[in-house]
Amino acid sequence: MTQEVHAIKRKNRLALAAAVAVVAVGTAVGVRLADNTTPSLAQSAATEHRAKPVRIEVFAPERGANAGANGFGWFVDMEVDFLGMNLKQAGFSGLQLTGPAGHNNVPPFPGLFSPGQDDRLPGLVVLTSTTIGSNVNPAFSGPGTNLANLFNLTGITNRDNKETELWDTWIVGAAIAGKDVDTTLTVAVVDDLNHDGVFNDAPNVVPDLNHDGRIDAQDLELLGVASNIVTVPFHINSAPAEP
Ligand SMILES: [Ca+2]
Ligand SMILES: [Ca+2]
Ligand SMILES: [Ca+2]
Repeated sequence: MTQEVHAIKRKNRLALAAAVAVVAVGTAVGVRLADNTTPSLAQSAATEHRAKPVRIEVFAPERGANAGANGFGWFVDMEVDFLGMNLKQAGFSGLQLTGPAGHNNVPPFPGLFSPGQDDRLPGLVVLTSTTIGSNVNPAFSGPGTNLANLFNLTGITNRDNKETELWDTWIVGAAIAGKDVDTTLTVAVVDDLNHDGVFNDAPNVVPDLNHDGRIDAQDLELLGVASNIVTVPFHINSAPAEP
């Protein structure tokens, strides 16, 4: 994706954030006007409308895209904004440029590469609804498999007193979510479950917490999330890349 498209997406995101802020302020004012004798109610309403501390924006795949070839070569590309946090609180443990085989955990930006919790962004959960199971590859556990540690490229795109912004990118190197299949990407940052002040609590495998036979955004809500939960339905292409 070009920088121009990123710039447009960023502009749209800022406009959306401004609109959300206006709605939130309007709601809080409305509550106070309706009942200024119960500040505790107004406070709780404001708390409900307070944004999550982490914002995720997924650039790729796009909704409805027909991505990849032979089931691989598709991208997951995103930015993760940790609002009011530094790198340590975000769980960030270092720049990452990694991949399979000889690319795994080597300089200049070493990072581990396998299914499960990412060593560089350990609060991140990335799922697809069609991820293969251990019957196909023993390293995978089906749709609950956290794919975050398969990301190739992790870097710092903004640091100021408002946020720490990280970009995270994966070119999918094998048909780990099937091919010629409709799937849904689900992404979130898990809450600080162990209360150590760091977003480092993503599981290797998300369990089916509501026992409905699927592992999706509802299970992440039950687990506890610090961010919005992004879901992107798309199709994984099976045609070969070669003509
Ligand atoms: Ca990693
Ligand atoms: Ca933690
Ligand atoms: Ca479930």
